[in-house]
Amino acid sequence: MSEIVEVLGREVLDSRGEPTVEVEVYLSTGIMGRAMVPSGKTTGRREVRELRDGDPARFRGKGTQNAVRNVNELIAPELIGLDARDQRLIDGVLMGLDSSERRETIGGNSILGASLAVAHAAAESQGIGLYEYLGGKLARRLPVPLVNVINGGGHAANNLDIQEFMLVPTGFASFCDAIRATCEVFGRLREKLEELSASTSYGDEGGFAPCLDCNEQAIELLQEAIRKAGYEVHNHFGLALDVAGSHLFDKTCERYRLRIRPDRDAAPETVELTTAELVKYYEGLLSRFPAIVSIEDPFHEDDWDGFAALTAAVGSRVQIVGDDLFVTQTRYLERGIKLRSANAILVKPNQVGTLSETLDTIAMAQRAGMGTIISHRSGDTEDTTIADLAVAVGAGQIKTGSVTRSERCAKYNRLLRIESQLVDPVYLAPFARLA
Ligand code: 2PG
Ligand code: MG
Repeated sequence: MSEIVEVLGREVLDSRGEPTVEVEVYLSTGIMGRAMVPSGKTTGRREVRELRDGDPARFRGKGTQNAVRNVNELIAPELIGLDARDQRLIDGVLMGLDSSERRETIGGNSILGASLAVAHAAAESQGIGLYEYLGGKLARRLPVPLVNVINGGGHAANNLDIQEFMLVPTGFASFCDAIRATCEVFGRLREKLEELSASTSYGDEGGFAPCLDCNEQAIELLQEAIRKAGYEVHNHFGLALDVAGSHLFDKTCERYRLRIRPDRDAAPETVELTTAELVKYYEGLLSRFPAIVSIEDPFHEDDWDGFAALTAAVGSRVQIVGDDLFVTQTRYLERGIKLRSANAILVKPNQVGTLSETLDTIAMAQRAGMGTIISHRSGDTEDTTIADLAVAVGAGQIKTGSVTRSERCAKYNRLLRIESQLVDPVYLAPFARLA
């Protein structure tokens, strides 16, 4: 019934107009599962590698024809004849095809496309949603979205050095109410930016990408927009940041460079901070803006001590998230758990390569009592696998960009559909335990 009879890769487009890998897995019954692979821009050094052709004559070297060929010629013959429900076995076969450290031979993109397409086909063959196939009948928790409404850093052509300024709709009874209120705040934020004659064009993840005085001004604008929409800062909306610290770190002087307003009434200035000074800066920022509930990658990807110092200082009340630090891989997460480097992990399936490995990382984090945030990439597609994954594992949080642009809305719309299908959905903000 669920025997794989065909595996078909092709090159399609992502949200940045760059090519990516799509895989279709066909079963003997004619049922098909499909997955498309997203692509990061501010990627971690330890992530598995996307295989790109490097041929400057196509897509400026970013073509994925070699990865597609690997799907059709190397992966397909290995998977044909296997049962699509044997996800672990299949992922084991995929892992076995490439023993290189970062999957650079066969490509993390070809492996992930195949792994996820298999899961979609298996769910489809049982006539159930992917969230139920992976999470069982008891999966019912909708994630709180971390909605990136102001884009900066490597995701926008503006002057903000923090990469993501996010709304976290914690004070709502359902996902559907939470996302509606977020859209209302987003509309008010547009009005605020218009009042300032700041740009209302979008960055890579669909948030606004204005030039502002400093990072603090972006945070203030979020708070004003929340109030203008008729909601309370903190009670209805928390705030979250992804600093993407690797991109603020200047290796030559070993300092973090960022544009800040050191005090409430001070003029903005560009500063160069050591790790210890940056810890102090965050502590100050959190006392000035107590609505901040989560800070992702506050330091660069090798600054394990910086992460641990900040987690020790504020981790009992604020979520400190490792993204480039852990790259969704158990070996780095294990180290982070030992060093107490963070109390939450960002989970991106394409940082590790297969669905089984992603699930292992989530399980390890959950066992350690860490927060889990299932995440998109800045280059993404209409694929909605991460929405189902977030519900399946009861992740509690999802990060999938702004409420504009169809590749981002596709995930929110999928969650709206799941919520309406569930008999007893639960929407629970995970931040209460941090209070
Ligand atoms: C991040 C991601 C997604 P990218 O840093 O968390 O927002 O960005 O996909 O470019 O790595
Ligand atoms: Mg990040």
